[in-house]
Amino acid sequence: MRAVFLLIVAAACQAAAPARAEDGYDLWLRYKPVEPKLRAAYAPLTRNIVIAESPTLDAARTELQRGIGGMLSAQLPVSETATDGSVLIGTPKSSRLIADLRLPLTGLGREGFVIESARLAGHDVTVIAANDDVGALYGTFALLRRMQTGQLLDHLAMREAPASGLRLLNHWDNLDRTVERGYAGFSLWDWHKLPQWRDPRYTDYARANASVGINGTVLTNVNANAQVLTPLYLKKVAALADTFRPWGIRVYLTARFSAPIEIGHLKTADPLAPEVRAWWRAKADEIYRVVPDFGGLLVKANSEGQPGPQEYGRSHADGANMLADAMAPHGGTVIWRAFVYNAKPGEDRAKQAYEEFHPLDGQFRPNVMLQVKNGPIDFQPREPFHPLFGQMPKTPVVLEVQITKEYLGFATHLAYLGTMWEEVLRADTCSPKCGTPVSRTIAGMAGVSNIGADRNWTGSQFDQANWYAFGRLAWNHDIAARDIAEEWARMTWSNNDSVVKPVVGMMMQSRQAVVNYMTPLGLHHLMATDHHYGPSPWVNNLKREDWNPTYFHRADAKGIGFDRTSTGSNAVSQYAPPVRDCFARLNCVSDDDLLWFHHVPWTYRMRSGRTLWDELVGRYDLGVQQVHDMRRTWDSLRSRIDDERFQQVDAFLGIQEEEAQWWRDASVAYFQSISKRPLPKGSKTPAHSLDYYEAISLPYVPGH
Ligand code: BDP
Repeated sequence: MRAVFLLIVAAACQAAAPARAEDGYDLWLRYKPVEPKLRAAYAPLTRNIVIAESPTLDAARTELQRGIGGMLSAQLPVSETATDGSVLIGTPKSSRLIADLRLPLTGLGREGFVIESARLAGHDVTVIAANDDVGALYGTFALLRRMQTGQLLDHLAMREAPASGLRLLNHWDNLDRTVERGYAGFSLWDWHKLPQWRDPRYTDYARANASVGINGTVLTNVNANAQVLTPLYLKKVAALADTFRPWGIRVYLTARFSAPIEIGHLKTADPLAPEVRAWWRAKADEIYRVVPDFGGLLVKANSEGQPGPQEYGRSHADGANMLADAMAPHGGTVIWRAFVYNAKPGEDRAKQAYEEFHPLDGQFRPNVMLQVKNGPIDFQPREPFHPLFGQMPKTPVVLEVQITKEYLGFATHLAYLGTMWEEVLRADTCSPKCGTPVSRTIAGMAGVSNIGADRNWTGSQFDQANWYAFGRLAWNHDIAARDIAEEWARMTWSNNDSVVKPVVGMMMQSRQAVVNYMTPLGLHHLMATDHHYGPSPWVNNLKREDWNPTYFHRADAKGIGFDRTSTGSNAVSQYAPPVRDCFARLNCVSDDDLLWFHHVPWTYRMRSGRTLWDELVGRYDLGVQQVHDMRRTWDSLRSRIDDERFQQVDAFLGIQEEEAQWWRDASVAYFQSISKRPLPKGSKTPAHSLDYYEAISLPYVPGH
């Protein structure tokens, strides 16, 4: 009797107790108990796991045990032999049983995998097999993802391999733990306490990356500090590399081109000087002694004040090849960035990378890769694709995107970037022929990380989706942004459609909302000086012409936009002819890119039938409205989301709504001072006068 009573009390307490507070630390790897229907379907998987031992297979095993433990409250013991319901994980080399199954592993490379429901000596089993342990690890995460998203596991026949071999995070982390353009607190890397103290978070970081197939991480800022190449720091780097290795992640560093002078005490960093070449060779040897699987060096040279080969009258190819020669004996890569704009005044900044690098195609060593930003300016809310894609056929090109939202409202604005990256990956380069999307021209993807020491990792709950989407798109360039959003929402918030649908709806329109309230119709680079927080379309007094928003929007009494056709800078000529011709023609270019390529009269008739001026203001209004709608949608989910995470998103949407209004009002006030046109019917006069917005000055802004 007493026992029954206690049981009832316990059950009642459980029902009343709020769910364990979640703060976002678990990311999409929450492994919450599944609903009863799925419990039954997944039950056969809870028997045992047959797996050999190796650091990477141990990682796969612990992850599967953690996942099954969380979702099905089962232990999943390790067994030597297969029984009904066993999960077999491994390679033909590590497992006789897997070898005997003769699974179709050819063509999958090291990282691909198959997952199959199989019969083995009369038993029904599930097999995750690959050519290499790391493929088996990726397969394990794929199986867990299926379970987390509530899919059935009968008759499994999955076969996957990554679209490209390089799936790289770029941390812009400094050695003092500040993060350039970081909005999630300080750097994860606690350099001061490394190598002795290895924060357990490093492992969780590696798990999260492995779960989406990210296989490399550049630990340091592209605005580099040579100190990281000194013996003291290399030991610390080695400790991180050791922690990440089982999870299939290689470590990379940024190389400061002048390091031979700064830490090597040479008089020059000239890439053709024998002593410089010898110094880098010795440095590469030293790095590989402590990190035998070191990935390579990422270099920003002759850009925004960074040193580079041009200081010695040498080309980017001379610089990259010198480093490549030092790395080659160890199998290391040099990733050279194409983000350069050191050219002469009067030149269109959008043209500079192409002008410098296109002539160098074919001149790089085989172990050099060229890392090109998605668009020709700089991570704007929307840019047309970079003209170098498809036009460097002899050079492996890496697509660089920015996961951290430097130009999209920082961490507090909800902007799902899957749609932006899908747009660039699918853009048709027409090189060498039409039907060649950017995704088919690249050898890898790099994402500027949004990760920091904040409990939720990325500064906001929804920014986790961008880390997730980057990994998924780097693995498979063809998955739809919507499908990725749905996977993420199911794993991160709830598997219930009443949550998934509205959340995915918010995500799918969120980036366009930012475009609308910040820089609609192809406008770009109108953000405040240096820190890029808030609107400053009026700024026209900066040292370099191409740092000024007025340089980019070119609004005057007659119209607005940057003429990049043959009557202007002719940047369109850098694209393959069919692309060029479309961008150049008003009746072909999309509204989204209109003012990127054309200077258009305020009275120009848009496809909507409205004048350009009315359309512009309409877009600003729409952006604010879209944020308002997201806020309402989120509010409707209050009872379905755990409190702490709900509140944070709710508060951030409030910030976003205020700031969207600020962007809209300031921009409309400013452009109206130039167009001198009345606001379209129904559009409200900005809350303050233009002077008010122009006077806003914010000296303390994160990430800068
Ligand atoms: C710009 C950032 C700057 C970076 C630069 C880069 O404002 O902090 O150093 O890109 O990519 O967007 O090198």
